[in-house]
Amino acid sequence: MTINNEHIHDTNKKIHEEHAENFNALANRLTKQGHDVSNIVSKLSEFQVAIPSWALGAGGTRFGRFSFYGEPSNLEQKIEDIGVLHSLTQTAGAVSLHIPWDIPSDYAAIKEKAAALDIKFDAVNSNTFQDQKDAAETYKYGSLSNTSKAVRAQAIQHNLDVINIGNKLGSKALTVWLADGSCFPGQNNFQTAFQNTQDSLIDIYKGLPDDWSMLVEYKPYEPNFYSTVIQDWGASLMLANGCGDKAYTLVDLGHHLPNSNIEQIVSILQLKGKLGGFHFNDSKYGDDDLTVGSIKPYALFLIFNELVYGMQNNPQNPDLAWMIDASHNVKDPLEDLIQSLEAIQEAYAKALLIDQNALKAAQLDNDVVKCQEILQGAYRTDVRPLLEKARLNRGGAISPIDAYRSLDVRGQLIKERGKNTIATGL
Ligand code: PSV
Ligand code: MN
Repeated sequence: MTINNEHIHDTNKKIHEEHAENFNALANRLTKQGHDVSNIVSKLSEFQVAIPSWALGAGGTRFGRFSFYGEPSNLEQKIEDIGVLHSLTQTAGAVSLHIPWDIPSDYAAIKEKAAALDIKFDAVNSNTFQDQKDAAETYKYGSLSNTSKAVRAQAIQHNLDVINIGNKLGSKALTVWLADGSCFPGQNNFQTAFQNTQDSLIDIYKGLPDDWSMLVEYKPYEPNFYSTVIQDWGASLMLANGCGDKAYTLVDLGHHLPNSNIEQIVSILQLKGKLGGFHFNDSKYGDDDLTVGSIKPYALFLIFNELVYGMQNNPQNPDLAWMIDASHNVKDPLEDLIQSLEAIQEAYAKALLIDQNALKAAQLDNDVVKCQEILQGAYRTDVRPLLEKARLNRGGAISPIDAYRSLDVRGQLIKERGKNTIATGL
């Protein structure tokens, strides 16, 4: 299913007047406070987040999976779904593929389809956390860290194959996330596992094209529950530094132990020019992969404050590969992604409202109360009219969720694809 401008225009007509009133009132207020509203709106319009190819179907847990019907059953259909998201939100202009779940059968056709929908190919993800059909070696006891040279060689070759696939599509980054680790004390030698991982990553890095980057993701537990080889940003940074200038740390919001100060982590990584990628989701307990902003929106705002600061003050840090990495089994996956995209834009817009000069002055005065007032003043602003305007300027929907529902997108997808399709992924 594709959504055309006319569809969007029709749904916008009904709420355009209300939007214009809200936007004008907010824009006047912000202008009086000294903000450059059109600059904020254009920053929001430019901000694009990659959709992971595995989040377009219902997610599951180890206790079960409940299909949402009309799921995409091949890569073409996944790209079409992202096209729907992008038409409505105008902020989902990229896809992140997971290999081997999404190996294209016809590269030219996939590229053409994506280009027609204004979708770029962002970082490609390797998968050495599952055994592949007919693979000679098993990853049961690790991949890049494995004590067996043959297993490591297979995992290295897989990553090189993924680079090759991404290269044919126009991707510029490889994301490596390892499930490697141990479930019980004594199972692994920490030093051997770490050194093997470093050596394997260096072999992969040697195969990286000059204009590519390697993003090293960390995670403290799951599916290994005693130790993971790349458990935190420190381990990731050491491995990235051990590879070279094109290797960076990737932060996934769900990959931290409870109450970790994630904003401080992203801040320091940017100072060191080493934050390469970012995965959005939200969580109450662990790597819950819930809708962005559904549990801790203030924490997300504080993280965005640091990201904005870094984007404005750290030219040594590259542009980031932004991606949503969420999945669950109770919502329509497309509605869930629309909500995530909205939450990301909202946190970004609020962070753009922080008066950085005033904050700096208050910090120099050690005026702790003022610092908090500045942050919370920005956070408490209802910025949704700015988001609406940013979408409208690019031809998107004022209210993507309402448009999605009034166009009965899911109903159309079920008509086209049936009820029994299953999207590849976890
Ligand atoms: C692992 O939990 C992760 O965050 C990595 O990014 C994976 O590649 C992705 O989720 C999908 O399973
Ligand atoms: Mn992730």
